[in-house]
Amino acid sequence: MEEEEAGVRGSLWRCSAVFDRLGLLPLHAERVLARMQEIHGEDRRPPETLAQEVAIAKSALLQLWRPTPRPGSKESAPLHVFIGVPGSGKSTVLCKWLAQTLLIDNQPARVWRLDGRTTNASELVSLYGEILRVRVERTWNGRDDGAVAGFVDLAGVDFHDRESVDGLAETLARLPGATVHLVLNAAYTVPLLMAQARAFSGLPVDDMILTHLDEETSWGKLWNLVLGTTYPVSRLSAGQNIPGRFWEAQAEHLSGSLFGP
Ligand SMILES: Nc1nc2c(ncn2[C@@H]2O[C@H](COP(=O)(O)OP(=O)(O)OP(=O)(O)O)[C@@H](O)[C@H]2O)c(=O)[nH]1
Ligand SMILES: [Mg+2]
Repeated sequence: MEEEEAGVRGSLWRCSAVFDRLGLLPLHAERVLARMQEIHGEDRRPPETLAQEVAIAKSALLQLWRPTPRPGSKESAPLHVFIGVPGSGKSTVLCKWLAQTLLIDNQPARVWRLDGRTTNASELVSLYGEILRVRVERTWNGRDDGAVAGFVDLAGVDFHDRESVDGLAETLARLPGATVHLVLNAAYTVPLLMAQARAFSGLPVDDMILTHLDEETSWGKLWNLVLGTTYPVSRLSAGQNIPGRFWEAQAEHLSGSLFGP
């Protein structure tokens, strides 16, 4: 009887070890286990085999995955704004997405490289603007044509510095209707990534884009961002090459070993 109750509370689930290997923080593993118990039946002991448990774990993770809302109608193409700490990969992501928009989707785009409280000194976007033959505007005069996708490059912000984060909030307030992407370097440790997500949580963030996936082998740890924030993970980026590897994120991408054949 005691054993049965322990099972209901989750401690008999052998999946805990799988979640450890995936890199889930205990708090987030608990949340997945709770969802598994819900799926399996609150009063039932865990299933006989680990394979059955893993199948339930997959269902639980798929339920906990936050899908990215579909882009708006053609009349209002998105205005993408990328925020995050210096060097997280914002400009690289912008260039990848811009190149996909122009070269693969065959759609026009407008690009701005804007200063905030500090100058946005990075030349990357201007350089790719020349290569891709798109004018990179240096001042924000509003968007006269909402049907054309827009991309805004901003300087990185030290997430420890309250004033800089406030300055970024002011800049974002000048860009109403923008889709704000928080760009995070996935090769950072989970505590650092969580601290960044928390520091920017006062801003109107729509989703997260994870970069540097070529430098990180433990993609499973990124589930902590899914489970520990209120934002969807919209896109993943691996490598410096443009257009390079840049794709829409799905739950399966972050948990290959669990979702594998
Ligand atoms: N290995 C690897 N390097 C990357 C990736 N994304 C960006 N980089 C490199 O990381 C450095 C910073 O990238 P940027 O795109 O300039 O970063 P940023 O966030 O715009 O930086 P700031 O404008 O200074 O805030 C550059 O050397 C990029 O080539 C990635 O996915 N993998
Ligand atoms: Mg930049």
